[in-house]
Amino acid sequence: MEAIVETQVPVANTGDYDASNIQALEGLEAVRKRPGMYIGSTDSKGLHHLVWEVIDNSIDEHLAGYCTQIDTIIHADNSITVRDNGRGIPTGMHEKLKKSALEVVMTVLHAGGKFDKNTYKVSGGLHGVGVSCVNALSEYLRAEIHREGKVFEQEYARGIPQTDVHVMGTSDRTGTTITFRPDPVIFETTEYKYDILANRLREMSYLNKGLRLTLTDERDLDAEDKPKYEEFYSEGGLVEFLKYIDNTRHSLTENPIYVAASADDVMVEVAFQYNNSYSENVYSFVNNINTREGGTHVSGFRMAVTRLLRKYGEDNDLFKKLKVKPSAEDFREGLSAIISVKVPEPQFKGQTKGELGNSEVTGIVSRVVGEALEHFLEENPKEARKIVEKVVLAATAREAARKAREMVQRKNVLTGSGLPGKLADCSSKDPAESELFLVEGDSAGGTAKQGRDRVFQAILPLRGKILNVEKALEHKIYENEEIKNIFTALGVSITEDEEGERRLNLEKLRYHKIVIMCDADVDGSHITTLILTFFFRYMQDLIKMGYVYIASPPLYLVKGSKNQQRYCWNEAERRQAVEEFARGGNPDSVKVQRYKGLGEMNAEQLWETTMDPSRRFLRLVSIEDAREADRVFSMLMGDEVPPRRAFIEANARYAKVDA
Ligand code: 0RA
Repeated sequence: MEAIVETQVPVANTGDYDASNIQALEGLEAVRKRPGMYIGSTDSKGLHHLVWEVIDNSIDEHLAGYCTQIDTIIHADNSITVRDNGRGIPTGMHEKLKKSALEVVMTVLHAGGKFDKNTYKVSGGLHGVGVSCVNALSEYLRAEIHREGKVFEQEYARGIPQTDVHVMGTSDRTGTTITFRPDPVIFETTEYKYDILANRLREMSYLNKGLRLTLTDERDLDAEDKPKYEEFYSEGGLVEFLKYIDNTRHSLTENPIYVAASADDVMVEVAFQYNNSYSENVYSFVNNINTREGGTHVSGFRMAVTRLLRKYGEDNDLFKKLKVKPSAEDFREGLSAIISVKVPEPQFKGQTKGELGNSEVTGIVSRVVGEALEHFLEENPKEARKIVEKVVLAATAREAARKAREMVQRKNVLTGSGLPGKLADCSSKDPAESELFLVEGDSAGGTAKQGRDRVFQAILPLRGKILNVEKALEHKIYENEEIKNIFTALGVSITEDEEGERRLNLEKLRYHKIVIMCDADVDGSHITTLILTFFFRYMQDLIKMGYVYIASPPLYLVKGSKNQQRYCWNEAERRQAVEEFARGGNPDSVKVQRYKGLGEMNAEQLWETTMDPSRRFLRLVSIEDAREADRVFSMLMGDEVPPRRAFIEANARYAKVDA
């Protein structure tokens, strides 16, 4: 890596140091002053955002039909190279600004898009701040362009050009290579995570079939000094993607149903199938960007599926055994889908801008999917019947669940307070200040009861492994003692609307903090996953409102010879404490106690370390955490053995370290 040249304001030597330079500088200065406004944050997420920004530009080049390969390299110093074989950023003179177009793209905010009329731009979409932001936030950046038989180059420091755009040699290819080193003054961390990059590149390869994406990690060398390397390439695109995410489930059809079509400048590509699980699994994308909150494209898809299957079932008299009409929800059980649309001017809404708003897209997707499904049902009567039977089963189960729920919920009303006998409630009746600890095991539950502040902390011990929510039919859930206790302790109930959609009734919610407290070992983390999966599936609103937390008990207690003691939550803290205590006294008398379970702490210790609001560490559960728990859980508990075994083997060494 080249040495960094000290930041300099370009000198006005040829008289063209004019308004455009000043504008560029002011723009980049604004990015450096308020990086969060441009890339969301300056933590690890923001750091990775820089890579997405650069790759998105290369993806645009692919969408325009000019780029077939994108290579990403993580260098030893955590600088990044992204190289594509597109047309290369233009290097000629920009007429208005009187400087190289390359320099304009790299130094003027939002300039990138002004050059070309590529309609399905990713950059400028949700991420969309332009590669000039990456430049502003990098202590060093180098752009290398292969174009018109030549190699051009320009270097920058914190967004400011350090050289002119100049020719370095000749070339027989075209493309853009950007190398940048994020500025440690700006970012809280500058360490790139291989898995985050790999997962996104894999996703990109499925969404853009035929595009080859590679990832090289020069920080991770094997015995022959060869860096870690992976290639992501999909010929099957969405169909392969769907098989990948559904690989632990049994599909009801031999192959996913697949359709690709476009109308009114909107390109629609969908792969979907029904499997033998009970949950819906829909991934949606707009211009390659994950729309986690769904939107009009997802609505259009669901409308088509419900409409066509309902009609097929009615026409063939397949609903005759049902006492109730199948609801929209019943058509969603066991439905997995990947929906990818390309929209010229996407409008994003919602809390995290992860929801497509363009209303015209609903009808287009609905029509495209409807035609494909109609055709499929006509051609495949056996599989069509299987799918509709699955819907009938879902409707039957929903009816049974409703009855079970009403029984349980009615009983609670009849028995007065209705609170579970195992609940040690708090004395406060104000939900905003009340906390409920869900504690693994009766013995730890007992310790927590002794250690808590009974004014605002309530304890509900959960015995053993609560019901396996994956395999159980919904009505079984409400008959399970532990789960009934969670519902009644929280004071929430589930009601159903005419569509069959379940709603969580939170009017009588009794706590605004729900803390999952399990042992810090492998079993404990499995139980946490299980409880999170339950919340994800049945009480998702509580997670979305930010009411669900995970307690973090310490992993070690280090004791020195002079009565010193310190709790430690990780290896680094432990090492630090051992070192400090050894320095101040007899090194041999430093003792490290490893806490495996909550039961190894007494009530006072549990309070000090894990429950006292002024000293504890609570982890807020995000909806992504919960979704991931659900995914891991389905894989571990699903009935397909091989992927589960592969997962456990692959993660065995992490499980040990994490414990
Ligand atoms: C502006 C115009 C053209 C291409 C690009 C930008 C471009 C930008 C990036 C960023 C990373 N890779 C890129 N590849 C291309 C069109 C150029 C033409 O018309 O020849």
